[in-house]
Amino acid sequence: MYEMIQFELVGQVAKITLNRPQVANAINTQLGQELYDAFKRVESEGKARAVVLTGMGRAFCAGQDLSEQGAISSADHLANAVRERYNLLIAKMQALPVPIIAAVNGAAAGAGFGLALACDLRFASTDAKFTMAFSKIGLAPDSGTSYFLPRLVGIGKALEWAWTADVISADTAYQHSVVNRLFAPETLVEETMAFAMQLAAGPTQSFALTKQAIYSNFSGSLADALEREAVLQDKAGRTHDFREGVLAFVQKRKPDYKGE
Ligand code: T3D
Repeated sequence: MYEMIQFELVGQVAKITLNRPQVANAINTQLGQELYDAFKRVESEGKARAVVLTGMGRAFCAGQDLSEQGAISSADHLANAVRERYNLLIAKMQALPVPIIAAVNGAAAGAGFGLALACDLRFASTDAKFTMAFSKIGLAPDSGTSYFLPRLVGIGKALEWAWTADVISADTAYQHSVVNRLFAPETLVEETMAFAMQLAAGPTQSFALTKQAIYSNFSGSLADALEREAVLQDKAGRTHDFREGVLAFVQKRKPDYKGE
């Protein structure tokens, strides 16, 4: 069904692999459309209770395919290109009601860094590397990087990384909380899948409401945050998994979450 990505349902985890290793999984129009479709499918089918996003070969994702026909000729009209290719995708990822974990297996550059940042968690191989890349070719940050990066590393570091386009090692990214967990290259995907399986067996609606609360309340007033928490808690309280969680606690047994 897809040519530029692989989509696999492993138990209740959707494993999405960017599959253009010959160009470091750079994003051309087709890859962008397929990736968007894959996230849409996760939501509409409702079979996956967690997603893992990774790259085939040595790289995670090199960002915009700079050799794609029209990349320069359409340069006077980048706003629409960015809106159509990246904004829809990044917004879809953030709104997805299941956890998305990036297994960053290699270089994540430009919009590829953006893809990793738009995942809820980032697990990385010790030889992963990150670069804002945009300024190196005279562009400004896009694909949500100017939103997510300063929230993780602070404004000064985000500006430094964006202006210099330095290549940041996995270890440095880990020290700055860009990466949640580091693994040896040969165990990264296996460990990330194992973690995603754990999340997929959890109270999925509670996780979805948690994701909504954390992202929505990151900025804004305390009053708004408290009210939003009350509304989301009301939804959580109506789920099967809440009742099951409390019963299991009282009965001193492991809860059997259904994601309902
Ligand atoms: O146009 C718009 O819509 C605006 C939106 C822009 C969003 C953006 O993402 S702008 C930023 C674009 N990305 C970059 O500038 C990154 C360019 N690539 C690199 O800096 C490096 O390749 C990496 C750090 C990603 C990886 O380095 P390394 O040494 O591990 O691999 P490599 O040897 O450089 O790359 C492997 C191959 O992939 C190579 O091809 P070859 O020589 O073996 O035939 C290389 O040319 C190709 N490749 C890497 N990045 C891209 C690419 N081909 C097309 N587009 C790329 N972005």
